[in-house]
Amino acid sequence: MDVSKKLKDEKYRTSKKVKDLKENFIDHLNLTLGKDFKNATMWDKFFALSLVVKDRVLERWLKTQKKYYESNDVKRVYYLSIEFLMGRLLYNNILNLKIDKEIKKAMDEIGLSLDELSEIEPDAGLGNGGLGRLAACFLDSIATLSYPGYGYGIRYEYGIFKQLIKDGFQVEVPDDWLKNGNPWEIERKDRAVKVKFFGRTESYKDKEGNTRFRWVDTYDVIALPYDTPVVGYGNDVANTLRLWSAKPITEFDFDNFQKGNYVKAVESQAIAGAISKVLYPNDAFYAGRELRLKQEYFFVSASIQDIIRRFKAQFGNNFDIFPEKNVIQLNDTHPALAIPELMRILVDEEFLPWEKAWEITTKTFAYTNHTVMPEALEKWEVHLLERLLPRHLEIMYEINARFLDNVSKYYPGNVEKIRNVSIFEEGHVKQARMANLSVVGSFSVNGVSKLHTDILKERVFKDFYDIWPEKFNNKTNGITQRRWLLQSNPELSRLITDTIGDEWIVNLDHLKNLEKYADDKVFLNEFYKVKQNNKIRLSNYIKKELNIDVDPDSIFDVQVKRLHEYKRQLLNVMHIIYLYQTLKENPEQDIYPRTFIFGAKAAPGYRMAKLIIKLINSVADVINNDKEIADKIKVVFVPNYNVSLAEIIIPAANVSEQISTAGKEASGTGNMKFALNGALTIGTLDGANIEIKECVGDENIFIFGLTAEQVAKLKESRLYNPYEIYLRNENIRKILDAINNGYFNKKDPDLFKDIFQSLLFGLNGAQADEYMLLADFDSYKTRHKEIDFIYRDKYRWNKKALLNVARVGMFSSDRTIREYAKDIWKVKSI
Ligand code: B1H
Ligand code: IMP
Repeated sequence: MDVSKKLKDEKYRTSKKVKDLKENFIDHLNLTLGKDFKNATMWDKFFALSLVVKDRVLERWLKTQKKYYESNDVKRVYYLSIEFLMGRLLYNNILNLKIDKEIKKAMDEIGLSLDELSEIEPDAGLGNGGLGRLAACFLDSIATLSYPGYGYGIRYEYGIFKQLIKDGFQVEVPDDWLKNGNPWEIERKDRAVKVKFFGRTESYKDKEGNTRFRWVDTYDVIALPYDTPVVGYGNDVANTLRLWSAKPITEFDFDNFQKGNYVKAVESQAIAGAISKVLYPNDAFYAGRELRLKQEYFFVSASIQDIIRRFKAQFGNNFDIFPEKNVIQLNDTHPALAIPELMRILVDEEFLPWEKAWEITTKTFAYTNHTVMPEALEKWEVHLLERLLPRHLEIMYEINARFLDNVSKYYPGNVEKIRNVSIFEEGHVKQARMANLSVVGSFSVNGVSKLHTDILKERVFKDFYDIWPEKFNNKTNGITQRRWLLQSNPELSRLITDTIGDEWIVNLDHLKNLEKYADDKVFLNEFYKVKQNNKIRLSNYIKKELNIDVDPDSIFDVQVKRLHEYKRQLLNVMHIIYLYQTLKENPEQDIYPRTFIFGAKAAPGYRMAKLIIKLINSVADVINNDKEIADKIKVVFVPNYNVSLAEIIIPAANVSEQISTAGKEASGTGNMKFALNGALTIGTLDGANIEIKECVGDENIFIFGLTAEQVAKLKESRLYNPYEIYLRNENIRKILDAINNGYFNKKDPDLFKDIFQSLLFGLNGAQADEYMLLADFDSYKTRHKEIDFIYRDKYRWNKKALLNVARVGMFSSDRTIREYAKDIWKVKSI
């Protein structure tokens, strides 16, 4: 019997009975994939199981979307992001559908392991780090809280590169994640749209004699959407993540295919396809490439067209109510061209007066800033905009002229203010500042932690804050406990649920109820055992993949995040070298055994970051092979850190390293995942660390180093002198000398000289020790010594760890999303 006929039977399609799940699975294997069980590969079985789950998802998805269309008072929220770091979806969807027990049983009875099948799935790695993963957590919370939400982004053919380590160096391999197909996506040819580039603008007179503008002689590509359903936890909601893929127009529009220009036409196919080919692998760094600008405009234009199409289907041309029905959140400035794009459509294509269009636009957009690092702020050369998006540049000039006119009325003669808030930066090459465009075009501007928002108000956007204080607000980041506890830490989840019930899955504040057990030795023992088992799980992975033996009884001290100088992996390495040197001097020294674990990708063009990866591996080599001390410290660099590895590493951590230079890390979200899984943080007063400290209590976190204010003052004073510290501080001198003289790389002793130079004298015009590692080293070392001491007292340590779990409920992305919904979006649960 044809499976599609059976699928018409709702009972079969939605059934949670083990018997039906088994039948559905075999049917998909045989009839959808054309494989019999004996010949089927693990990939086939993974795919078939995903289709079983998808049947149950699509049921809800159709109902949810219908509901949105049929209710005239829904307001939709659109989350525009150039990155969505989703990770694997099979197990996540199974959990959110609450059919994990049944699926497990069905697979058991067929002789398959759900865990093994889940691990077949490639990560959807369409993001770099925190910003992309935040977008993924937000989608989970939006669906779980039943908000009518959509994610819009790019369906990159290649996600974040796979990292290999060869001879200690990072090597990048393309991430061909779609090569065997993707069971979750649904191609939507009916929703394809055209996106224009290049060309020129011309004016003309309409029938009433008004002057109008149009954008002509353009080079067009097709944006083809692929939908991935986003399943809410334990409710009936399935929202949509719509990712756009670029296709040449000729595939769609054969009539216009220029037969006489065959070569050019084929060539243009390659140009179109390039747009959605690959994710730019930079984290918090702006490179200014033309292809990147094309990517940004491509997905923004397609998304805005789609949003308008959906609005018109429901409300016709009544654009007055557009902001009542839609809100568009810009995830950083990467989608900022949405602002002139909406203006262009409203003015040039819907013929609204400029003032009306501007009112609609500025009531629709909200902007989230994610970084204050100057090298991450997007500025596009006006020349490039003029060529690629001539009409948008004109619109941006008009927006700027009207805005600056207003500013001069309130601040007459204040040229500095005007210069600072202008969308355009004059100079050698004229540039458009996308952050300024975003602030001017949005009704809300938010930072991602209290400290970060304060810095935005006081420094980065000070002049805007003077003009529009009411626009600025804070939304401290969060993480979804469904993935970062329920899915990744099943043993701790079970212990928690057995102790206080399962309400925490949708209301993380319930973890507070665990505080009662902070002095309960029986409970703390169970809690400790769970951590031990997670450490054994990670040790087995490290043994299998890297053939390194690590001791699960040692302290697991973990720093996993993108490699960036401001995140200061190098400070961590300096401390490891310090410990090693003290052990070499005195092998009898009583150090509690510790395993230092790193995971970090470096942007392929970031020289210093790649050198630090090599240093970590070189230090690991020397220490791990030194018989004299090997049992006391081990160093492990886990290659290819990604979402799926994070799910194994984070639950196994005792110590969480969150050691950025204060004022640099906008929020951090890894910090929250570790605390939720019972690791103690050693960290600076930066980003959300400050709020974590407020929640868990000073005695349950190890804070060190300069505050953001002290960093700023010291920088300003120009009194910071790392070379003087080097001369004065013997520990630091020995560490840096060992790095400099080739101790860790005897084959090529000069290899790490640039690290030494950069810390003491500055490299390529940068300041010496730009990120102030030497200033913070002593206090960092002192806190580590305390960790060594306290860990020896098992109950004392585990009490602190438990209190971390119990007190970090506010870092659920459910809380964050509720705040966005209430304060910014004004959307209601359906
Ligand atoms: C963050 C980025 C980022 N901030 C540019 N900025 C990119 C900027 O490809 N690019 O051009 C990519 C990423 N990412 C991170 O956002 C912050 O550093 C974290 O502190 C923060 O937790 C995270 C989410 O808000
Ligand atoms: P979109 O939101 O228009 O992209 O459509 C997504 C899904 O919503 C469609 O596949 C339909 O299931 C549903 N849908 C689209 N238009 C309508 C409508 O007019 N009424 C009810 N449901 C609709």
